[in-house]
Amino acid sequence: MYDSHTIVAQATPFGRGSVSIIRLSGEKALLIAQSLASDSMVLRDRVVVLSSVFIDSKKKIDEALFTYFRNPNSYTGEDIVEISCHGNPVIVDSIIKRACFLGAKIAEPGEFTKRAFLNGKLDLIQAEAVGDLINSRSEEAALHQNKNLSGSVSSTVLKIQKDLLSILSSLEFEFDVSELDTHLPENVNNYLKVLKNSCLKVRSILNSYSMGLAYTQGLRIALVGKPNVGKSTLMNCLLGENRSITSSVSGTTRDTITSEITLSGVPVLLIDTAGITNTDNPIEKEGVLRASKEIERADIIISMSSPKIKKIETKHSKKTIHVYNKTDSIKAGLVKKPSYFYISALKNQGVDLLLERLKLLVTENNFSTDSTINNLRQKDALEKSLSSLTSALNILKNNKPELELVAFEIKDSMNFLSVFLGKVNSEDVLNGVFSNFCVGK
Ligand SMILES: Nc1nc2c(ncn2[C@@H]2O[C@H](COP(=O)(O)OP(=O)(O)OP(=O)(O)O)[C@@H](O)[C@H]2O)c(=O)[nH]1
Ligand SMILES: [Mg+2]
Repeated sequence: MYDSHTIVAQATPFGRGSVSIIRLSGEKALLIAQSLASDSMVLRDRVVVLSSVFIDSKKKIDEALFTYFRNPNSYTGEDIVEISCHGNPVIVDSIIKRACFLGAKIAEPGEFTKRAFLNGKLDLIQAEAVGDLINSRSEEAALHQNKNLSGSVSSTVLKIQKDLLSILSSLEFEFDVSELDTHLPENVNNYLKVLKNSCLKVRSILNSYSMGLAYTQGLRIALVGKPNVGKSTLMNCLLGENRSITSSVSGTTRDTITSEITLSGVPVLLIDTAGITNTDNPIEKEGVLRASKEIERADIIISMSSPKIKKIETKHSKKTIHVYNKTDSIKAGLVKKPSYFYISALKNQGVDLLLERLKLLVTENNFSTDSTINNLRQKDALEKSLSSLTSALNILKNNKPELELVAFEIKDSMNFLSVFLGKVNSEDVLNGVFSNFCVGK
């Protein structure tokens, strides 16, 4: 599982810039860096050294800064040398090629972080948070990932494991003495308390999943309704820019039009759709089909109506906000339904209230805990752990609980918590996690 090759990759994004960083990690990192640089260069742990860089014994391609991180005090836990050269893909490629000639291997996506994990520098949750931190699209999302990176969720889970271990050892002790006596009732009460508490904690981390997902993947909000109801006008109003074409001609929007905004720190994709209607026009028909698909994909739907245009009737179970538009065109006598938002997208009236509601809705499943999760692997492991915990709890609630069975379920639950923390030996699981990373991380 552990590939001991020295690896190399560009750690900064591809392209031109003032600086690019090339990272070498492994046993030969120091040797290769030395061969790339001037003979006089002396690398010391965490000391930055300026040196020429050669891609052949005589060909000097750049002047670069070399920084050495001696193992185990480096990101990967191995010897690392970072070379900060000028940000030109030609220079970067030449140095990487030369490093490969000198014995390095191009790193796989996420291989640096995988090595950090395998060397015990990070647990799997923290490793996953590294990838998510890099991909964060809002300040809140970055703050949230940073909590995971600093081990917040891992320490909560470790605490649960510790509590479970304490009742497991107590149970095992009871098996040893069980010939003498049946279990002590006060112990059962204590077990029940710990199990209930652990269930609560696991459930609360599980509850953070949808919010964690919203932060990492974003939410989709679709504006839907019949033609001419004012979807595109509202889209432009929410964005504060003229993104969608609007007109009094019915069927103006044909394709779906998207734009990303951030609401309460959650990246949100606003989607303007074609008006839903019965039509023979093949282009409009395709637009209607796309609009229906957007309803299926959306997390939140803004369903619009106006004085002369009724809302559409579609069956779905999505969170829906009903918006009644064009209130400016009504003289008087509008009977308002309490659950509706009454706006004029054209005159920007009432849209601020709608925006407030949207902000609340996107953070509805707000974190109830510092420990949050955002990927399916983590969710799956916690769900299985919770299921065993619940079984243990149910067995223990019986009049004459079979303590061996309780212990079995607790062990199972603890195993899944270990899987959650990444204490797994499966290459498939690890590859699944790290293959989503960029090369160089
Ligand atoms: N008076 C008034 N007119 C509005 C309002 N919102 C939109 N309109 C007008 O209604 C017409 C249709 O607006 P659009 O935003 O293009 O409507 P749409 O729902 O996107 O229509 P399609 O793309 O054809 O499905 C335009 O002439 C808009 O100026 C409003 O709040 N008040
Ligand atoms: Mg439109």
